[in-house]
Amino acid sequence: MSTKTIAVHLPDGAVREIPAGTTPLEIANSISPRLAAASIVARLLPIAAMPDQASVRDGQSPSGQPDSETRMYAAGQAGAPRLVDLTTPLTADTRLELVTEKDPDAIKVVRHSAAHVLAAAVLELFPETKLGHGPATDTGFFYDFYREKRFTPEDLEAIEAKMAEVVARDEPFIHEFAPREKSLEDFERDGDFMKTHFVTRFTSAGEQVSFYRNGKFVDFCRGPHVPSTGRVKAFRVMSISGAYWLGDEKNPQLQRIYGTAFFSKKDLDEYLERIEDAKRRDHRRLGKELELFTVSEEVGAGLPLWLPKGATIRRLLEEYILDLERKDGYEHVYTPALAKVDLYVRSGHWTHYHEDMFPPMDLETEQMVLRPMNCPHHILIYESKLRSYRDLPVKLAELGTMYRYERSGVLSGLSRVRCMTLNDAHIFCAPGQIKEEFSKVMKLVERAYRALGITQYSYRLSLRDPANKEKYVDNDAMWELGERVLREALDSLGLKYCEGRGEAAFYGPKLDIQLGDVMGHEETYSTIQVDFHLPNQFGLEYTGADGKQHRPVMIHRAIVSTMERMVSYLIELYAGAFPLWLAPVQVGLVPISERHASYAAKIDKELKQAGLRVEVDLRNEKMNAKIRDFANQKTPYILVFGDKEEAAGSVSIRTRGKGDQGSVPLQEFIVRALALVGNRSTAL
Ligand code: TSB
Ligand code: ZN
Repeated sequence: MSTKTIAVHLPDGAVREIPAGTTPLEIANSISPRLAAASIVARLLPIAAMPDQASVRDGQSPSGQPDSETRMYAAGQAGAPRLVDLTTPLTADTRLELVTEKDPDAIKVVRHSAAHVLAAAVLELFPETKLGHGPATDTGFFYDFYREKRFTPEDLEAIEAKMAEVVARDEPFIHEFAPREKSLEDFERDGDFMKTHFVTRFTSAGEQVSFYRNGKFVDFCRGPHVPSTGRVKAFRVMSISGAYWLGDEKNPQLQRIYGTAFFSKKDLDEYLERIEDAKRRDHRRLGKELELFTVSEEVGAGLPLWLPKGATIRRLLEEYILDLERKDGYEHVYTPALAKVDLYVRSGHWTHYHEDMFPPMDLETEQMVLRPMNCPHHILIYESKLRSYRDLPVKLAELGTMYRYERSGVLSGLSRVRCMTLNDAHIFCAPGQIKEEFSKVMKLVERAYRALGITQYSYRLSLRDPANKEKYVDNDAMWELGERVLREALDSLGLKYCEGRGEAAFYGPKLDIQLGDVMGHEETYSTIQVDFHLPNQFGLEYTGADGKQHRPVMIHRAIVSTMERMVSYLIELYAGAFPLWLAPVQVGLVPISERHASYAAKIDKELKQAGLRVEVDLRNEKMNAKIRDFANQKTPYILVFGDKEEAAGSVSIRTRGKGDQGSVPLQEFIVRALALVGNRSTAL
């Protein structure tokens, strides 16, 4: 080692001149032993990226001396920060950050180290296993294994227990190197076909191959890692699934073991609880249990069938939104879900959105496609007569059914489908009306969310990705104008928003409203989009006050998203226990014995006439079984009645979540229930 001195820049601005070869751990210790103990890895950043470091940018060391190694190092970094082990010797001037639990990158390092601990445990228990790879994921980690015998649930338990031993041994992670050719020989000799593949693919001839060792376990790996296995404090083996080696079904099948790791048991427990909650709410599970929708192989993936109860919820949602729109000046139209390809060539969908469309149908004289969006049809309605400035804004709305060729891997229940009905509208307005129309749409969104009980949402300004030009209409001035208009509208409403590069529509930027699920996964629901492109493509016009022809602007908007996606959200939000106004069956009737069938029929009729949705259970079952079944269906009210109730014209009420509420006259129950429906109460 040379005795050269290097300059290490710390986040507080201090610069340490230290001998080359010093490690981040030594630096951490010299600052404070507590910092050293809390550090997980270190981040090296190029000095060139630091503000006020013009001299360094010019290839000068901070001491003012030209330093060729600094220049090389800065160039080699190419502006990218790099995580290294705390024990990696520093060899050149650098900016250094010690990464502790607070750093968002830290958990990934812990999880990747946990994957090594998993593989070490598997090899200790099942030495015949061959290793694939074991990366961290957003929620944990996995490791791919090849072993002829399947791992059983008991094996997974034993593996988890063995992992705890590896952690308790607190083995240091040691970075080692070996010549590539020798490493390949060793792997080939041992039949490690996956490691042979990875080394061949990710290293080049003559290179030293990087390995990490903990105890007896050694893995081909670039790192970095936590200092020792003891730093993997809270982990869990979660599940196992099959995966073909390199995704090819002709290859051997691997067993992928998933796990997760956190900094503390508390964090882990919270995560596990969230998963339980997510399972409990999962709309795909509840959709089946509550008979809301189904997907049939014979129809096809992503093409859900709405069962009567799910259809009821959807229809209630549709009626609610249609009414809201009518009161806000929208005119509803009906248009077909099919059109000639030429229409989408003209609109630009064919150029920019083609991959998301089902392929065209060749007919004798023309080609037709299923529409992926409703806009062109609405544009043709706008065009169907002359429009004057006095008519603007023209607000055309439709529960428009459209088809998108979503890839099969991303399809999920009702939340991502291939046939969907959007609560769509296109507002044709004068440029000066954009702001007002925008804020009116925002008000509608807020009203609808309040009515539906949605309280957690965030705004995303979705912009194009300038690096991906073919996905977007090429017209910089138009994009800049659209973005400015949206930002101004957002700012004037005082809304906080994040930005999503590459999330725009092909024809313009949008404001998306994002809802998160229990696991924190976000999707776009409502959307408002400013579009200068389609009016141009179709040469749309209106006659201005000046008697001249002008071009309107289009606002595309969806208040509650597609019926599919919004119903999936509502199922999860309420865990299937819908507010009274949305519940597919609002009242379950339980006659105590067959004797009470005629009273049941009378109640059924009265409730239905009052507009309530009722189901009678006339099976020859015990009363308690009937009550349980209604309760499992999360029915808001269960009315039980026998001789006593019949004589008094009353019913005994069991309210969801509250239990037995005693007897009340039937009329009183009806008045109460209707009041709750009327104001869309979420309480019972
Ligand atoms: C608002 N032309 C506009 C419309 O006028 C449009 O179609 N915009 S969109 O492409 O962003 O789609 C509108 C909404 O449909 C999205 O915000 C999203 O909530 C919903 N959506 C999109 N794709 C799917 C899908 N595959 N399954 C369910 N809902 C979807
Ligand atoms: Zn549209």
